[in-house]
Amino acid sequence: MSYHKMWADLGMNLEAHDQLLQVLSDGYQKQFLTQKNRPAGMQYLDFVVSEIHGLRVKELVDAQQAGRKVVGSFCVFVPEELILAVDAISVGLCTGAEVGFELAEQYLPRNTCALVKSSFGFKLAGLCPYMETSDVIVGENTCDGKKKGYEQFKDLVKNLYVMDLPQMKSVAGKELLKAEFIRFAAYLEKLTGKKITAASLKEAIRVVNAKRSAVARLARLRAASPAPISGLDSLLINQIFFNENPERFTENINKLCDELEVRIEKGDGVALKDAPRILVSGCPMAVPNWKIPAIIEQNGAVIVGEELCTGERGARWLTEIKGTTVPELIDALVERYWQIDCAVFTPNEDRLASVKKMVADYQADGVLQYSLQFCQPYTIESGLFEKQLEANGIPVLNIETDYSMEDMGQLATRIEAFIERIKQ
Ligand code: BJ8
Repeated sequence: MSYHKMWADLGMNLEAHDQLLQVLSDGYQKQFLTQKNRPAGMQYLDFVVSEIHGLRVKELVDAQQAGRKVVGSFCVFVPEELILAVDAISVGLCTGAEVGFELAEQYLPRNTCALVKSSFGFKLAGLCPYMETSDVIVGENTCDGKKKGYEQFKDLVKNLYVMDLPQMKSVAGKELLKAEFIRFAAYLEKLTGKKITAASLKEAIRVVNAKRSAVARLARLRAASPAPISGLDSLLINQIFFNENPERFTENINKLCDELEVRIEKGDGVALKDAPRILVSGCPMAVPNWKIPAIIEQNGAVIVGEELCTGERGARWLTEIKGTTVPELIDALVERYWQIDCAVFTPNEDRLASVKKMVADYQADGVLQYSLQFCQPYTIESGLFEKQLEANGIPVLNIETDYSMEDMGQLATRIEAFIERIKQ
């Protein structure tokens, strides 16, 4: 099916978009479809990826025509539950490829992290159908790159809403988060003309909890040896988490987990039983940023967990459904989101504890800390964490990179050496 008319109606750059899809499809074939012994349940993800700018976007457009709104966002602090509670649709926005960087650099300094540059690049080059579909794009005051970037991004998009966020886990910080959730809820009600009720918010919490429980179940199954699923496929699942219809996603990931349970019982896996097990930790990896996991797994190791926002940091906690009123349920949401241990917080000791716990839970042999160049929060924490993890006998490799493919050879050499170190 051709979606060119839909993309043209969205104002996208058709020629450049066709080229992007071709590159994506080639990369996917090479990195994903060549993996050995993939679970059959990954066919669902293959289909979702093949239609990521097609069928899913059409669903959004159809929903808009039926009167629903689409809300795009960049950060796991944006509460999907409030979006669903006004019958709107939540989508993660494209930030994982080196596209439109020259255009982005007309607005941003060269030494801006690739994730921020990519958000500008996708918009300026007209390549992200999710951005073009969004009735509102929600930014958040997290790192300086994003915060200052939004001051210009607002002039590039039709409707930008910026959510303020605390930087310290203090009493005042929590009050700010709560006030911002209340302000966002009121904004969404105005945008959609629909009232958030205790029933609609409860149902939204149930839907999002179910989605998070499905990826948590998947995470637990990866503790098995041999690993029943690759890190590359697991990362993809955690990325698709942000764009797919939540109920369909939950159903299919639970089916996949059923299959993995059978595999584990049979001792079947995607890697050798003695393959080095690696935990990846750091900056989010948005679609189609698969560079580091691909190198790790092509070199005989297996990734057993992602301490990333496109991974456990994004999905770890559930919201306890307590209370019978909207304010009580918003309090419950605040409790859940308050636990996110993003590196923009200071101090951020909980995150190191999370990394150590994941190493133990998934029996990881080493941690690869992944930072995007010019990302100060994660790069600085990686130096801090390295000392403490190594002191605990956990081997660490710190990688700083961007979205280009130029350093692939150098990265492969360093990762290979790290895998050798782990094996000894
Ligand atoms: S909760 S990690 S999604 S802010 S890589 S843009 S931090 S300079 S993305 Fe994030 Fe929310 Fe935190 Fe998660 Fe800045 Fe670093 Fe770039 Fe980053």
